[in-house]
Amino acid sequence: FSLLSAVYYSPYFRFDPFFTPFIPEQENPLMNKSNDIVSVVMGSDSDYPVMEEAVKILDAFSIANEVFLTSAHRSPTRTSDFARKAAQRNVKAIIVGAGAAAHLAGVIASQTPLPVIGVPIDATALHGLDALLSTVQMPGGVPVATMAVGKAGAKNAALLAVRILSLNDEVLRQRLLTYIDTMSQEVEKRQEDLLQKIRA
Ligand code: RP5
Repeated sequence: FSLLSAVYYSPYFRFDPFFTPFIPEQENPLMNKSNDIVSVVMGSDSDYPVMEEAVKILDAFSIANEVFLTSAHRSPTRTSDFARKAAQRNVKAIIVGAGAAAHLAGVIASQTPLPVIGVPIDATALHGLDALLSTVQMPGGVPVATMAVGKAGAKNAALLAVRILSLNDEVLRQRLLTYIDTMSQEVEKRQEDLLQKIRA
């Protein structure tokens, strides 16, 4: 994870202006017009293989994003600094992946007004059930939008962030609609492929 270690202390922004599987290149501006940032935070570099799924989606939608490593338990001051300063850096949503006693998303949500999206990670003998319950069972007043355990959760966390940002960004909204439409077409294609396989 050399890339990840390179961004430990200063957030690294990736822009992917020339590639998107969802819309033709000529309709793809340099990035989402408002320059909003989505943070992808995780409790350990061991979480990155899962959280990479969120980064891939954000890149595909050309959303400015940053990867930030911090731990609610091992680096509480660093976690607080990040959470308290995020809104003033133009971060618009924070995706947080953590395993085990996964308090990171809740601790961050308690120190920012931004939407926080939690991704429980399978990192222990309890296979993510520990992280799921730790992330989802927030006390009233401090919401964490909790996704599925693992890679699907990380992917959906990014798609939820896209949905939030698209409320104020028409270009992004169109990309999202195209993405949704492409998924639907893929199901139809799989139906045809399946029938051909069955009849062969
Ligand atoms: C959590 O503990 C992290 O989010 C990670 O999922 C888990 C194990 O961390 P490492 O021991 O691999 O650093 O805080």
